[in-house]
Amino acid sequence: MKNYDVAIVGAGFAGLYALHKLRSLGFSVHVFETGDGVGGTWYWNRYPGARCDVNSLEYSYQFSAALQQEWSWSEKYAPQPEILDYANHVADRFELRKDIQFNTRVIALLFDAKQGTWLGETEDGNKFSAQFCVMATGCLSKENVPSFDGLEDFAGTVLHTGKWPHSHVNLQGKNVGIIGTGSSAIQAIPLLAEQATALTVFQRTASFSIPAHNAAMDKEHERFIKDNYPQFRARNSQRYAALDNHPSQVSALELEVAARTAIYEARWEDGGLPFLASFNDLGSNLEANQTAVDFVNAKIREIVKDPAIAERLCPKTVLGCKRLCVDTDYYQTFNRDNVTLVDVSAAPIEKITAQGLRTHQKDYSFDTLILATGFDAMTGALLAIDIQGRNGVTLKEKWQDGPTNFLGLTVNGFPNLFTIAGPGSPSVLANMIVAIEQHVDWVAELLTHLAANRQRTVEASATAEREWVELVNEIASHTLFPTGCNSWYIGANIPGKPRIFMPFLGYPAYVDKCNAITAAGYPGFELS
Ligand code: FAD
Ligand code: N01
Repeated sequence: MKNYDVAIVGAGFAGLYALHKLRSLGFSVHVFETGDGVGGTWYWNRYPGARCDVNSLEYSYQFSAALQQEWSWSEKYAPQPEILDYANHVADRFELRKDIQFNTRVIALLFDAKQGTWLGETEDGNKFSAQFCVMATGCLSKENVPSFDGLEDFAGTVLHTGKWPHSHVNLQGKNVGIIGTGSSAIQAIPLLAEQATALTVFQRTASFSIPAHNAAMDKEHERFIKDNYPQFRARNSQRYAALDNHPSQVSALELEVAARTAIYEARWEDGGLPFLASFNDLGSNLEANQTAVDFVNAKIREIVKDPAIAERLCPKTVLGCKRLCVDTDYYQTFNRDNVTLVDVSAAPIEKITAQGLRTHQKDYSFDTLILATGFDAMTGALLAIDIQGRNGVTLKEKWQDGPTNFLGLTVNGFPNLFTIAGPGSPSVLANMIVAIEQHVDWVAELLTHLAANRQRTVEASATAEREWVELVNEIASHTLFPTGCNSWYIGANIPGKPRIFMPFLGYPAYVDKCNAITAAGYPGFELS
């Protein structure tokens, strides 16, 4: 049986950086990856239009100044193939592949308390052991396929945006149905509509989307950022979501309507996620939030020609409570003759039929069905592995009422196991590459500390864990996130999943807490 200091599960941006960092500190490290290549999200999500919605100059690693200087992004928001190229470039440049085992799914991890090590098993029946496990399994990697009646009877092709085929999918001349109108669908729909003969969009909840205004990379801007990368990164890391989002210090309710609208108008013109930072209380004050809702809905009514369709596209929820979407011509697409919008909240999907789909009202037919139905987010990929900690307790049992942990990184009863960008950390509410690097660096420092002090195990205490969960909930309770909508942040997209707001809100405050714990010699952890 192979033994490693550190086993990493997943070769997305988290696994790649963890491998590089821990190996460079002298640990023996091995990565297991289900796919046959690196890149995680960007390896799996190959649907038309897939791209980042964090500016490319920010949605990239900062651990290597040379890498930052040598890589060039072609667009403001890089498309999926280019981000995948980047992940491959990183893997080659830092010689990572030799320690990555592809086509290998980890199915079980068992903590051996006597030895203080983890025993792992892969789908092909092989076993390994490792002193530490770094779970880099991804927050948005376990696709959600709703249990529609009759799905297996569909005579045509079924595709999921999160597991898109690697070969070209030709939709020319096809009659396509798509279920879902979240970020993935909103990116895909304009391009699907251009290719397909007919496109029927099944919408359960309308989403807010802000135009990307994507463009070729402004070379002067790129030069400026590259000349000032450390300062640019340092400034962004002090911001709420670790993003260059120009946060406003003003309440939406402080301004007269005209002045407020002018600010929304400017943010809409700039495009993208910074729209959420137009005012400082959109995430916490319902009345303030309603001003943003009204602005975006007015835009939708302006763009979409048919008033009935426009009304269907206007979200009725809190803006930003579900993840804000960013698009190129999403609302405009509903002006096309070959696109139909079906509201499946009023008349839910009853079943998938051989020819298409039946709602409570009507039958629809198509030959290709696209599920843009998202992910079992944040906990799905972790709980898909049979992880058994101390005394035979499984993570599934431990998290049956929702995830509990300390710092979003470590779980009481599961020593030496780290969840990168786990629930209870800023994770999906931050620029994720920044959040990932911060987590990996923190773990690396802890493992170095253990080695220097001849200690073998580290475990979050039950008290630290309880207090952390209380803190995460307390912070969230001052915002509109937990109650403002049915989001995947609270597990509401998966039937039966416990409803708990999972991320830690506030990137810089979170980092300060992690750093304070390191500086104080790891209070809240038992080192032995
Ligand atoms: P992933 O990239 O999800 O990688 C996890 C890897 O673990 C996968 O390759 C998976 O195959 C592997 N794995 C899982 N379980 C096992 C197992 N049991 N055994 C072996 N291997 C396993 N974030 C942003 O900040 N900005 C963006 O613009 C942005 N855009 C996104 C667009 C899309 C379409 C999606 C889906 C997500 C986006 N995200 C974005 C979030 C994105 O997931 C993260 O930015 C980041 O790529 C996550 O990296 P990761 O390594 O943590 O996880
Ligand atoms: O998934 P989603 P996604 N019947 O969960 C619908 C990141 N990302 O893949 O809202 C009918 O957002 C569901 O309806 P409802 C980003 O973090 C980023 O689009 O539950 N409909 C919803 O409309 C994002 O948030 C980018 O009522 C059903 C849709 O499916 C996350 O990944 C691009 C249904 C799922 O939307 C997930 O995005 C892509 C059912 N039974 C992804 N079940 C960028 O732009 C689900 N739906 C960077």
